[in-house]
Amino acid sequence: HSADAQRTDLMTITRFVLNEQSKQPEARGDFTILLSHIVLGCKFVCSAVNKAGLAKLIGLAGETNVQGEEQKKLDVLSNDVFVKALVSSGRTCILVSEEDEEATFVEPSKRGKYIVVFDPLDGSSNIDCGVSIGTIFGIYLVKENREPTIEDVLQPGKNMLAAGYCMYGSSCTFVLSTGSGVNGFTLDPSLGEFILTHPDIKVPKKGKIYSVNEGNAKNWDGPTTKYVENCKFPKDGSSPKSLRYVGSMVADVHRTFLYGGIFLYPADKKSPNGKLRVLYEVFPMSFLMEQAGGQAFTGKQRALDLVPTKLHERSPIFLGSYEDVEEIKALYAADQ
Ligand code: AHM
Ligand code: MG
Repeated sequence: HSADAQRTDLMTITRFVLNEQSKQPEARGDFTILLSHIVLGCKFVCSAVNKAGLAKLIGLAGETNVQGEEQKKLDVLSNDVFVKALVSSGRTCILVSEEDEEATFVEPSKRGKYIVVFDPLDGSSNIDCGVSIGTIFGIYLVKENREPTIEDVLQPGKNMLAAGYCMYGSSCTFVLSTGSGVNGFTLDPSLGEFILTHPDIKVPKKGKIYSVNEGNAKNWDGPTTKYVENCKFPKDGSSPKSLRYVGSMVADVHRTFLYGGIFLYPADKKSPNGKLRVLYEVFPMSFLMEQAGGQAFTGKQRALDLVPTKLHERSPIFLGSYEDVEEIKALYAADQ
């Protein structure tokens, strides 16, 4: 009987979120509508990524993004799709995208109460070789009864209402937290629907994998150097950790959720704030990691306590299994 139930009782992402919302009497379905527009964007990107080679979408669009990196056609396309989907949802007031230098303020007639920060297509160096890439997003609520300003976006990550990512990998996986745990959904291409496949994701307390771009080791600080040295040559007689590094944050963090361990993009002498962007990379992933029972640390503080001062601010980040992050925290504390 249970096998039958699995086949006929499909827990789609919309149904899941409606269920969650029914527990809050004041919820009016606005969040469900917003989320369905984000999901539409992800389905579009998934389909575009899958046919990128065929459709000759790959290649440079001849533009550079705000960080001065070359923008690929797929990045541009994905950004356009997300911005249009989010504006047309009628539920957003401010959008911050990695691809746009300025925030988008939604015109009053289409305005809603949510702020969405997102990286429409992260892991751009992996596009041309078909390795996993992803979309990352975070959602804030605007303070009511006044004109939205940039200050509304520069909130600490702990104020986020929800966060998630979609990974375009061997399957298309959507991972979401609305502040009560983390759940994963997999796209059934024949239905065009995300179905709950990974209920209540919990990151293992300790892991056997570390994930970092070790090519930057020459420029690392003391605690990071020591931590990675310990991963390879443990002093307590335990076995060394394995190294896994895709170079797509979504893929590296997704693996960390499922298998445990630690993902780090530390500061180095050349990039004192690391590489990853606070609002739409560090915050959403840190929010999800805490919701899954792990930790996220900047080298100085809990990542979600950080208060960004500009839209595209960067921060070092160490996130993953609770005990693995404890170790790096101890090394930074000892370095003070
Ligand atoms: P991008 O926004 O240009 O795609 O850069 C972000 C990506 C992350 O997905 C990943 O964690 C990191 O850059 C990898 O950087 P590096 O190539 O320096 O290791
Ligand atoms: Mg990116």
